[in-house]
Amino acid sequence: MESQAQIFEGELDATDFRFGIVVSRFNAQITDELLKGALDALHQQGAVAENIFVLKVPGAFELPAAASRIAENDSVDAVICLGAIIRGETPHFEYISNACAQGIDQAARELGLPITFGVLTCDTLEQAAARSGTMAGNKGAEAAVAAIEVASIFRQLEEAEL
Ligand code: INI
Repeated sequence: MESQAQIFEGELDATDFRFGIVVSRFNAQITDELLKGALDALHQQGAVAENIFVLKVPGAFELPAAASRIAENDSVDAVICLGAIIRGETPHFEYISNACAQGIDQAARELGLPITFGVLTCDTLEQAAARSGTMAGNKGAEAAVAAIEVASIFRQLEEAEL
């Protein structure tokens, strides 16, 4: 395949990257675990504390603006967004989830930077707990690994002057 194309694939080495983590305090018992998962994953791949900037915001609705802010000025190579939106009895869930997902996507595309989505959208607290622990997976860790991978691809593209 290598003779037919130039292939860019991310490497999971975070040593030379700077990261922003934007985490919401709403449902903090869940988002604290997502943050732990993300930090553990970054450190496991070689990231150092001086290169990780954590912004704590009130809720998931605030994640896109904070992600855009930390991503400005080439301050970081990737941003990881963490939150937990739990369905209630009103359409509030849909408004917040949609604004959050679309806002993060828009920020990533406008800034041309990896901004990953470690935001749980669940029907119950139990579902959220199952996705933010150490046994059955942690969406924060997944979002951190995705951030490293895409940051690595973007760095390779820069080096190839593409
Ligand atoms: N924010 C969340 O992160 N998760 C939720 O489940 C949630 N609910 O259910 O309301 C939530 N609301 C707060 C919202 O994100 C904003 O912080 C608030 O509306 C102020 O702008």
